[in-house]
Amino acid sequence: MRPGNICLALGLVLTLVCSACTQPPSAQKHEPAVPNQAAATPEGSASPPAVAQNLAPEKPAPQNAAPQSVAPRVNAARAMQYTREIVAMGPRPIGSQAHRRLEEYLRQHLKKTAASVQEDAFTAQTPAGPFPMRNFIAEYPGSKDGVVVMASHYDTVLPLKNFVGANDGGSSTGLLLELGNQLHSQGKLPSYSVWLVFLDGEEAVKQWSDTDSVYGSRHLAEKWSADGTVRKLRAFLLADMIGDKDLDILRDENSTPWLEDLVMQAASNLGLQSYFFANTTAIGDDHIPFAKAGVPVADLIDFTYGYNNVFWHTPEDTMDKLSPRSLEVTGNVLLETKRLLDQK
Ligand code: 1BN
Ligand code: ZN
Repeated sequence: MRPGNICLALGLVLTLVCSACTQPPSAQKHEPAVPNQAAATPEGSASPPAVAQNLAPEKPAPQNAAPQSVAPRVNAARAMQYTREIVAMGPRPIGSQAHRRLEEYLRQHLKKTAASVQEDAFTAQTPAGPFPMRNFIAEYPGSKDGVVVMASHYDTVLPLKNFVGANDGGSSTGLLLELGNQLHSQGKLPSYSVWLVFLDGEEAVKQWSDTDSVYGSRHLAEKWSADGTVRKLRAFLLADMIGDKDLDILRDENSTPWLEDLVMQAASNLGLQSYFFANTTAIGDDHIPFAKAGVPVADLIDFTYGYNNVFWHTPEDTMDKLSPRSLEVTGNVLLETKRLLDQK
């Protein structure tokens, strides 16, 4: 064998060995390997934390690419790093300095990947008085008429002290930023546009009710109903609490049945169905105002966070409970669902 060929062979062996040892146990337990998946570093591994900026997004694909036969894959390590950086800002309730820092962080990241970023600022009337709030809409244009929304909330619970929301608020926000990298790398999408929507004020200010919750989502759904934008929306895909190491996304009875079926089809296409729909519950979340506005909706939420949901809305909602694999699974299923929507 010539020296160049020996190097190539060694490189191949090393790549195979390394990708095998970066698979976290949950992945081995749940499903066969997915082709093209990005290597994921388990939280708590010995390697120093990467800086998300160094895990640079890929260059955009050439224009006029053919419709996709395979959906792109997210980079789990980068999604995890975004989440880590967000959580390091501390509790991020509405009105806090960390909330403003996160808004600036979103602005800086999104302007690198999106064709345009809209800010929807408004004042919410809450039981604790008026609060300034702000939704971000990052647009990734496609050639087909219609828009698929992928959404997350980025605020954390106001009345809870020491609550950093690694899973609740952090994980889905980090994942959406990574989805922005993937969408950007495709150039103009040969299909529906995607809008990544970062919603404010999902959490209740005092006690969760129809009027004390999902402030950002209610405001945006109302605005897009009034100006006709809802008619462009083919689907509203919400991600919430999707970073749990023990990922178990439920089937939500308040979501649109055919869209839930499509999510399951997407998961099955990727061999990831065991992470989805073992349990069925009706969930009130940011998707409800859009469902009421007539948009097909699906809430991808894992609401068993620790035994009996013991980590939910507690100071125990921290990075060590998360797995990059869970971000990867959810992100890849979102992208595959989008690909299936494009074919409908
Ligand atoms: C999700 C994360 N939610 C709040 N933080 C919405 C919710 C509220 C889900 C009550 C179930 C019950
Ligand atoms: Zn919450």
